[in-house]
This record gives sequence, structure tokens and C-alpha cells, in this order.
Amino acid sequence: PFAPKPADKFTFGLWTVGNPGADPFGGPTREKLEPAKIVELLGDVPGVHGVNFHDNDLIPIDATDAEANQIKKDFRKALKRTGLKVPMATTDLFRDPVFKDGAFTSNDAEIRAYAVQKVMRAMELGAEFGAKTYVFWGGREGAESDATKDPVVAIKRMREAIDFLCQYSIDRKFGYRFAFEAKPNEPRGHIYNAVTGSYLAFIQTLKHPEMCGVNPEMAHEHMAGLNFVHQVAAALEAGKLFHIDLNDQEFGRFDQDYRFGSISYKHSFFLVKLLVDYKYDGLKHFDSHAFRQSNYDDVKAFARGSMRTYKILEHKVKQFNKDKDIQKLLRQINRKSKAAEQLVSKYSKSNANALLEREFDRKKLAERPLPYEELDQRVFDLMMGV
Ligand code: 3MF
Ligand code: MG
Ligand code: MG
Ligand code: MG
Repeated sequence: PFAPKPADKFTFGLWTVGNPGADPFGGPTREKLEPAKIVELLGDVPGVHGVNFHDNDLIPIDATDAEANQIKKDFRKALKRTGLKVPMATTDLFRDPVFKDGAFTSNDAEIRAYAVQKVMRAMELGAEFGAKTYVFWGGREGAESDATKDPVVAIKRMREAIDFLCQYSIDRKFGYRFAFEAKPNEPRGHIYNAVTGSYLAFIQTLKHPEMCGVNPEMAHEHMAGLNFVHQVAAALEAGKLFHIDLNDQEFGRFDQDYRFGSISYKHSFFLVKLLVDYKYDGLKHFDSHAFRQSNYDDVKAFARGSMRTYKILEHKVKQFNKDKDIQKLLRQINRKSKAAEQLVSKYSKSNANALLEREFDRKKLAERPLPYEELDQRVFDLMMGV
């Protein structure tokens, strides 16, 4: 009953299912797979919609033209065999030493120009495979010491690069929508635009705000101890949720990229509820990887589990929305008053005067019951299937 379908728009990345299990303290525990092999692995997992990539996940940074053409040919064949799409592409602006002090915000003008050129080429590569969403994660855009970079100048450099690339996308008719992904730290000590909300403000200062939105990632906001659901809500309400990175993470820890739903059952439930209630029908990318202990069969279990968890939570959300007792409690706590609502829903001089005149019984209002313990326990019972 929880079988995913391509129409669910679940996606994985070459870098997520292809993750060979290295960490800062130890090397890989799994063999590195060629892109076409990663597509085949995903093809063995029913219900996947697509696979996303960074330019260099597909084509190594030092590849010759002949090598690049062969890789693309094999990759395209694997896509055809499996029916997988490439809905999103992005640029690796973090791995190569040239970006050690940032890409768009580097202190070196030539590195900034190289970064923009690298994105232009990567946009072309994404477009070749049909990508319509282009993600920007500024992994190296930050600082360890604020002695090294002016953070106001950094914002201006970022804006200059994005304005340039928006116009390039328009000129080339790529049809991309840009999605900015925030992260508070890792790999930099501090990354600029640390949370999704920062990007929502930044977008409004761009030359083409209409083609720019966000790609919030659950683990990134949880690293900072923030409520991810609220960040996504802000994006949704602003019409800016262009993409989402689903995964999980213990609060406040290093970047763990765990399987979606594996830690934060309750936050994951309310996230799915938000996406269901507000009819988000965009891409749902699992930006996570299997445990370092897993072999490739277990990586498939990881991919199946990510989607299954989402579908189970979706089912629980439907139960929540139909549950008579829960809905009764919700009606009870959302108290209506036509008179009060009319007064403040729209400003007018007469409304303002009437509101100033009106008497409120503060003590009585404070006494109205809010059975939130009862409601919250019902959520627990529902999730646990009790
Ligand atoms: C790092 C990330 C990135 C981004 C990716 C753009 C390497 O924590 O989340 O993954 O998601 O660069 O999609
Ligand atoms: Mg991440
Ligand atoms: Mg990560
Ligand atoms: Mg991500």
C-alpha cells in the first residue's frame, strides 16, 4: 500500500546513492560506481522518478572531451533503459582546491569569474539531460575568520553572480528555475546565507526574483537547531518552494545526511503534513546516504526506505486530517468571532476607532481551554498506530 510511483517525484543524486562511505576519519567502504551503474542501481528500486547530478558527479573535472562523450553516452543509455529522468542539476563549487575560499564570494576576482564560467557550462550539461531546476548550494561561500572577508561584500558578489547567471539562462532559453540551498556550516566554519529565510530575503534583491526560489534541506536546519517545518512554511507561503532536500539528522550534530525520517519522526510527520496540506507537487530529493556500514544491497534498502517512509507519513497525514477527535479539537482551539475578525482584517479609520473602543475581558480570554496535551498525545498515538 505504500509503494512509491514516479508521479510522486522522488529523486536521488548520483552523489547520494553513489556515496562510497568515506568520512573525515576514514576512506571509502564501498566501491565507486560509474554514473551509468548508479542509474542501474536506482532502476532496481521501484518508483523512483529521477536522478540529479553535480557537473563533476557525471563528468570528472579533468576529463577529456572523448571521455566526457563516452560517459554521457553510457549515462543516457542507462536513463533510457530505466526510464529515469534528470529533473535537477547543480554545480560542484566546493570539491576542487581552487574553491577553498569560496566560488562566487572568493576574494580572488579570477576565481569568481571561473566559478561563473563553471556554472554556465554545468547549466548546459544539465539542460542536455532535460533538467529544469538548477540548485545553488554555496558550500564554500563563507569564512572561518571574519578578518578574511567582508560579509557585506560577499552578499554583493553573490548577487552579481546570480544576476549574471539568471540572464544567461534566459538568453540561452534553458528554462531553468534557480533554487538556493542554505546551510549554516560544514565545510566552512560559517556559511553565508545560513538558513532558508536568508535566501528568501536575498531573492527579493535580485534582477530576476521570479525565477529564483529555495531548496531547503531538513538536516541543514536541524544542524542549527532550527525548526525545519517553519522554514519550509515560509518558503511555501512566499511561493518559493522550488525543490526540497529530504534527509535527517540529530539536532546540533555534524552533517549526518541520514535517511529521511530515521531520527525525527515527529518533525518528519509535520513536514509531510505541510507538503500535503499545501499541495506541494514539486521534486522531493533524498539528499542523504546509506550508513557507512552498508553494502550496495543495503543502499537499495536505504533508497526504498526513504520513499516508503514518506508514503507512510503521507498516509498518517490523511488519517490525521480525517480523524474525528483530532478535527474536533482543532475546531475547538481555532475560535472564530466574526465581529473581531472584521475589525482587524482590513485597516480603515472606522475599524481602528471601533477597535480602540472595544472592551476585551483579558482574564476570561486567558481562561479559555487549550487542550494541547490531549491533541499532541493523539498525534503520538496516531503515529505509533495505537
Ligand atoms: C551538502 C548538500 C549538497 C547539496 C548539493 C546541491 C552535496 O550538505 O546538501 O550536497 O544538496 O550540492 O543539490
Ligand atoms: Mg546537505
Ligand atoms: Mg551533506
Ligand atoms: Mg542538500
